[in-house]
This record gives sequence, C-alpha cells and structure tokens, in this order.
Amino acid sequence: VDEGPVKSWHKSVCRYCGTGCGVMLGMNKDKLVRVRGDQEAHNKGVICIKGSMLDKVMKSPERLKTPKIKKNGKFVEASWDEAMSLMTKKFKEAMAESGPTSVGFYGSGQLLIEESYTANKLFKAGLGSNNVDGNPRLCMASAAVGYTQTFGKDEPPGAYVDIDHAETFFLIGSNAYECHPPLWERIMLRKKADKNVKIIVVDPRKTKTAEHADIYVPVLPGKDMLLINSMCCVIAELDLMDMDFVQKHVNFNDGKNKMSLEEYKEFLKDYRPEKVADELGITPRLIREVAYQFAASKATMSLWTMGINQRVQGVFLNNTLNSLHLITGQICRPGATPLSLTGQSNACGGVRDTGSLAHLLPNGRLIAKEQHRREMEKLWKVPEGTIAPKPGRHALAMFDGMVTGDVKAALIMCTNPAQSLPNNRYYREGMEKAFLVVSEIFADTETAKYADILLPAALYIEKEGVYGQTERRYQLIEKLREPVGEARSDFDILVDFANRMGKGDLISYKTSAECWDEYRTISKASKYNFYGITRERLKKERGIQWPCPTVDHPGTVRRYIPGDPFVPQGKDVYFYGKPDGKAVVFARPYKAGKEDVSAERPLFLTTGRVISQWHTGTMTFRVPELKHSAGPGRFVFHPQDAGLHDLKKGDKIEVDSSRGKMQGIVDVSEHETPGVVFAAFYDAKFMVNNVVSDDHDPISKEPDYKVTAISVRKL
Ligand code: MGD
Ligand code: SF4
Repeated sequence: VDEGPVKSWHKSVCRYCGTGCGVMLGMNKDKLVRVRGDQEAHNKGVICIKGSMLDKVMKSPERLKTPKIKKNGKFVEASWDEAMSLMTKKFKEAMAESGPTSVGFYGSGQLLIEESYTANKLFKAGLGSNNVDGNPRLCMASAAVGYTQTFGKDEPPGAYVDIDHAETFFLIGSNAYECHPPLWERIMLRKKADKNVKIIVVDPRKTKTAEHADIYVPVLPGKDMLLINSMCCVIAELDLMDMDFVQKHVNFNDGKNKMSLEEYKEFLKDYRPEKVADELGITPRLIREVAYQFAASKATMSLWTMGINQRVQGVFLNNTLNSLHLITGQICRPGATPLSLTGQSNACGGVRDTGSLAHLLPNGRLIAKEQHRREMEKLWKVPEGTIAPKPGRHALAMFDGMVTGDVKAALIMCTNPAQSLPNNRYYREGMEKAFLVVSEIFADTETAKYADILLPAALYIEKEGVYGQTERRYQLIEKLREPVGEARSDFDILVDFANRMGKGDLISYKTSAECWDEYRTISKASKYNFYGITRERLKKERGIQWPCPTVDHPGTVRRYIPGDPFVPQGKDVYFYGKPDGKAVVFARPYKAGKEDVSAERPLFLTTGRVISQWHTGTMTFRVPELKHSAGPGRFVFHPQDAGLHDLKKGDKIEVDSSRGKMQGIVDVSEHETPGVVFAAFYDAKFMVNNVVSDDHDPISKEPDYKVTAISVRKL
C-alpha cells in the first residue's frame, strides 16, 4: 500500500543489529513510509535488507494492542490498571513468601539504555534482587569478560574507522557478510583501495565471508583455542613478538599468578603447529602462514562474534585473541586492534554499560566487590547495605530457578527465550511453572504463550531513548509517532511498576530524557564517563563515542592512547583499567568440550543467523520479502554428508542430540563443511534449540550454540 510521499526526514538508528547503522526515516505524518541509510552516519549510507524494510514491521497489523491476562488457560483483554495491579500483587506475594531472590527480570540487548538502567536500578537497589539478566548473556558475555580480564575494562579499544586503516583482517567466528553487511562492505572497499590488504577467515563453515578470504582456515568446530595458541607459539618461535611493546605495556599471567615471558613461551610449546594441526583439521603450514601474516602486517584488525563468544571456552578464546594483539603490538594504532562485533543493537550500551547482568553494577562495577556496591548505593542515594552482596542468577540459572521453583515471578521484556534458549524444552518447563509477565509487541511469540500477563509494548520510533553499539557509540532514537492501540514504552511500564511496588522515590524520574540525565551524571564517577553526551548533542550529532567527559569533548575513537581523556600526559599507551597500566597476556590451555562427535553421534550441529533474518524471526519473518528470502528453517548438509546419509534436499529427518530429538527438513549446500550441519533459529516451527546443548562457559555462563554432537535418521 502506498502511504504517500515523505513529508519529513528524520535521522535515527536501525532497530536491529549491533552494527548500529544510522538510518534516515521518511515520515508522512505519523506513518513511516521510507527508510534509507544515513550518509552522514558512520555507515556512510549503507544498510542491509533487514534495515531497509524496517517500515514493514512497523506496519504489521498483528501488533499486540491491549494488555491481556491469562484466565483458565485463555488470554482475556484487561485494562492497564488490572494488569499492573495483578503483576504487583504477584511480585509482592512471591517476595513476602520466599524473599527477594524469588523474583527476577530477564531483559534484552534491544531495550533502550534508559529501560535497562531503570530495570536494573529497580530490581537491585529497590526490590533487593540481583536476578537481573538478559539475552546479551547469550551473545556478548564472553567478550565482555574477555576485555575486562585483559584490559581491566569492558568494551573495545578500537572502532569501525580502524577498518579503513587495517592491512590484515583476521575474522574468526564471524560471518560478517551475512550478519554485519555494512561493515563487510567497508572491509571490501578497503581491500579494493589497497592491494596489500589480506583477509583471513577462520570458520568451520565455508560461509559467504569465507568465500571472499585470501586465506581460509577451515578449523573443526570447537577447536579454535588450539589455533590461536599455536599462532602465538609460531610468533614466539619466529621472534615476531613486538618486544618493545611487550616490555612496556604487558604482564603475563597463567590465570592465577604472574608468569615470566620465558614461562609463557614454555607454555606455548605444547601448541606447536605439528602437534595441533591434525586435531584442528588443517596443515601446520597454514597455521604458520596465518601467524606470520597476523604479526608481520603493518596493521592487523581482528573481528569476531558468536563463533568465539558462544563457546564453552568463550572467555579463554577472547583472552587469547586479545593476547595475539598484545604480543605482536597490533593494538593502539590505526587499523591495529581487536574489535568484537555485537549481535544486538544495544547489548553494549543498554546491558553491558548499565551493568544489567546478574553479576554487574553500572559502568563496569561488580556486585561481588563491596567498594563497588558502596559506590552505587551512594550514587543511587540508598542506605549502605541495600544492594545484596551475592550476584543474582544468570540467564540459564534464572530459568533453571523457575524449574526448581526458586524463581516464582519474573518480568520478561523485549526477548523471546522460549525460542532462543538452548536445551529449550527444559527451560520451557520453568516458564510453565513461574508467574510470567511478558512485555511484547506481538501476542504470538513462543514466550508470549507462557505469559500470565501480556503487556503491549511500544516499538522503535513509538518511544524515545539511546542505543549504544559495538564501538562505544551512543545514538538517539527519537519518538516519531504514538504507540499502536494502548501500547506503552517499556520505560513507562517499568516506572509504573516501580511506583506500584512503593519505589517511586528511587525511580523518581518521569521521562526517558530525565533518566538519561541521571545516568550520564552517574557515569562521571567512572572510566566510562559520558557526562558530555547530552540529549541536545545526541539530537544533532550522529552518535558520540565515550569516554566523553565534557559537553565540548568530541568523544573518544580509540582508547588507551593520547586523545582518550584517561591516558596520563606523556604516555603513548596506558591500559588504565589495570593498576599498573599494563594489559594482561593470559596463558590459557585448550580443553575439549563435552560435546564431541562419536560413533553414536557422528556430526556436529552448529547454529546461527542468515542474512535476511533477525534472531527468533518475530519481526523479520513477518516481512513477506524477508520470509521468502530465508525460507523455512531447515538442517543444511554438505553434499558429502548428504550422500553418506542417503539424504537429498526436502527429505524429512529426525535429529538426535544429548538434549533430545526433533524433526526437520534437509537442505544441501557446498557452503557447509563435511561433518558439520548448520541450522538457523528464526523459524518457530523449526525449534532447533530443542536439540542445541546448553553447555556453557564456566566464567561467562554464555551457552555454546556452536557445538552440539548429533545423529540423523531419515524418516
Ligand atoms: P529476539 O527475536 O531478538 O530473540 O534471542 P531473543 O532476544 O529471544 O526477541 C526479541 C523479542 O522482542 C521479539 O519477540 C520481539 O517481538 C520483541 N520486541 C521487539 N521490540 C520490542 C520492544 O520495543 N519492546 C518489547 N517489550 N518487545 C519488543 C536472541 C538471542 O538468541 C541472542 S541475543 C543470541 S546471540 C543467541 N543466538 C543464538 C544462536 O546463535 N543459535 C541458536 N540456536 N540460538 C540462539 N539464541 C540466542
Ligand atoms: Fe540494521 Fe544491522 Fe542491517 Fe545495519 S547491518 S541495517 S544495523 S540490521
């Protein structure tokens, strides 16, 4: 339907992924009628197909428009007052009977910063429950812990602009071609401009990204720790370490104690290419080639996402990747940096920076540290001792607590765990038992089915707030239309809930802009300091990168070097997250995960995204063009495996893993690797997470969605 010409253009940010593309929204009165890339934003006008169809989701007639309460197994419409009163009653009852840890908040890297900040403050400083977690646990937790351990602070040292200066790109566990297309295009432009540019791609699947690699490294699933350690070993043996950088800016550590450079080199000897190549499924020569290219290049930039983060050794992998940069001095220079790409639009700003995870407090503080709790109690003006000293339940533990009956009531906002959690059937049992309030834009999501109360949420430009993407850039989404029906912003829902729970003094701000002012003032007391990022600036500028301590500060593109306000005068590099200003190179041993192929389960299942779909597909699978492009969910085999199992495209199979069985349809593609089956998770009718293992990293608690051993049977 043609909704008429554009009457006004407005700058905004794409609703979907962590690339955080600037978009221009063409409005005809209150209707979004056109979307295009913003030439003045960091993405220079480039957006992907998902972003270009944002208007179609806004127009969906299937939006949830009124609150609903489940009565005798059926949803009936309710007023906001009825729904919120019942919610308040149930939370109060649970807390009175079983204490504050019987309630929880499960949020999202797609909520606005002001929303996550408010939920976090309300639950941790108001209700006494540290059970605040969210879907960034499923995607970014390993990167966050990795940065914090290595540099003393979360969030990356570099930025997207480094792409324009890098000579070597080391993409490991990232399918940027499909998942971060504008960044991939920027890499390709860089390659076109300089014939010395080389792209290395490490991935068990021959993805579209891998197809464009100069050097493709097809490691077997779950083994990359061997590769990175082996690269470090080669770099040490060939004297490719940047000794000047290492001596000035680096400490070595075995995970418990400091170690010497000699001891570190000794540790690496177990990873000589000849020792590990067979297990990795590649040649020793390829490992040497990649290590040499990484270290000898003028500037090397690593980019990674879920192939590294969603792993049982996710934190160790992140540590070791950072170590590669530190020992070679491929850091703190234009084009030389590690940069973990983000999956969600606001996982960085909204959840990591506000500390809306079960073990965190705002701006890099930890619940377990008394000093950090005291600092936040002062800043939030609550009595000393208000914040409970024990970290709350991380994502899997939150839903496990529902199964065991320890978590009795929870608010789930802007996320769809009944489809996105691994070992899904188990956690759904918990959703069935607990009293769930689900804030959603659609009534038919998998999680909505388990709701006792369903709250209609405002979507995207129906509300206002800040998104913070991968490179520490905060950008404003302005409200351009009223919410559909009776929908309310998640921010308004949280403020209302706070008042009803008797916490109006704590959550005293009434608008998102007032909340932002409180939060940016609080940030002054930390090394995140973005006090200078005012609402007025955000309205005018195309995002600003923190630290940004004053209103006249331009923001910080690269951290830990001059220009970063926290680097002392006279220092060329200073890792101020650590007491002595030195980053840490960790010696991290490889350990095989429990999920491995065997005679019983001879194939690996790996899961992820495809170019036209976003996460659980609740939004993008509703857009006809995007739905058509992706097709139904299915298991994709390499032709060789299809042959071995006598399968062809369209066959029906049963897949069996340690977590259960499911049925699905076969597809066959040369992009897969023999021994590895791929499936995406956007289609609710193809619930691949029923068989995906919930083994997780012991430190970050991030599940390993990339390695599940399976067997298949033709039906
Ligand atoms: P989304 O589809 O992003 O999935 O998993 P989820 O967060 O569960 O869910 C967002 C929900 O919010 C949708 O239902 C949407 O309709 C609703 N929504 C949209 N806008 C609003 C709003 O403004 N307010 C409210 N209240 N609701 C809104 C993502 C998760 O999936 C992540 S982050 C990762 S990285 C994991 N990846 C992964 C994988 O790689 N493989 C497999 N197999 N599973 C995975 N699951 C994880
Ligand atoms: Fe939106 Fe991500 Fe596509 Fe950019 S790359 S347009 S942020 S979905």
